[in-house]
Amino acid sequence: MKRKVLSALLIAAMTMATVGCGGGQQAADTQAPAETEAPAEAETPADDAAADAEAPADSAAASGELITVGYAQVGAESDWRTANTESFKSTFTEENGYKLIFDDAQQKQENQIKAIRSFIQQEVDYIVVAPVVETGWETVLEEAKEAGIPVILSDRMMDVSDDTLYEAWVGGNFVKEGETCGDWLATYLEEQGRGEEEINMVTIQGTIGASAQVGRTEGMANKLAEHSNWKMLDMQSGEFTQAKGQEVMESFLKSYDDIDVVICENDNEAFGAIDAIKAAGKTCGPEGDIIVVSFDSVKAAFESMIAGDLNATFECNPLHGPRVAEIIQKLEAGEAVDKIQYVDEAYFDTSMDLESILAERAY
Ligand code: GYE
Repeated sequence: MKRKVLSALLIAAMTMATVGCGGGQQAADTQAPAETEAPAEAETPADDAAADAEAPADSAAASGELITVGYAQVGAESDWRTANTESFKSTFTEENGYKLIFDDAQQKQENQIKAIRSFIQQEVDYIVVAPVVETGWETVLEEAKEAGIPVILSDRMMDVSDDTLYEAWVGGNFVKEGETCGDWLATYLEEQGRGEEEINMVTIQGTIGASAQVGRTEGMANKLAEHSNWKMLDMQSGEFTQAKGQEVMESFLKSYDDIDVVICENDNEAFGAIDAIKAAGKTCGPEGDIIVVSFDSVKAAFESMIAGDLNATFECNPLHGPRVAEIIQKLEAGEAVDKIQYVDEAYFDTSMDLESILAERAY
């Protein structure tokens, strides 16, 4: 009974999240079927019966207890991260049947490892990790496995030799995001009559070793290889923060006087880069000297595009709370879960009706 209410609530939350995330044509198209199918599934009595039959007798949901979830969060470095934290906090509530133990690791892997160990000590039912970097997790995941606590990865990936150390991963396709950025740039330059021109680029990378950094850099590199007239002058990490993004851009502007494009591996770095460009007496955006593009598509990025500063942003959806809850509900019911779950993502640029899209945006 409790689980039935819970899954209905979760599906409602997921539907809301899905409705809120689109805006762009691509997102709206790909997500439409899920919105109509999901609630119907939740109400099918046959499904519930099947779930009841499969649910392990001692599962927390079956016994009506709260499910305890420890979330080892990266930090609070960006608007994306704030939206992600909010998504978990609003999903894993007591009202929805959960007790959430939230830990902010301040962008440090050692803090995340400590948090996971403390979750194990507290005997939580599930551990969720958004790993700051990809490597170095084997030992602590083995400890969770020995304690019999399932681990779910959200957002960034872990590079582990044994994939039974985690149940599932849900997040964005970062390589694809990078490639979408490169394709957008090619079309945009073509439209400007600059398709054959020598184009000088710089990249403000994310936290080195984080999946979002690795994937976006790789996706963009794939596209660079297709354009012999594109030149990557420099790449440096801006740690996914506005302050560091500004600092890196200041140094790029001192070193190179002919930058055509700056690729920022998240929106907040772009806000810093834009400040640096303006402080250096240069201009950016569709009417300016320097093309600025970034990833995430948070609300402030729309404001920056509307102000004419940012050219385009490539979406990365942070609303993983309901997705992880769905995985937990399936595991509680003894059902199989897809190991790797990518989220659909769109992009936005200044050719679109940004005010209308912004009005519907959930983050
Ligand atoms: O792009 C950035 C955040 O891992 C996808 O982390 C996430 C990234 C996101 O700090 O803003």
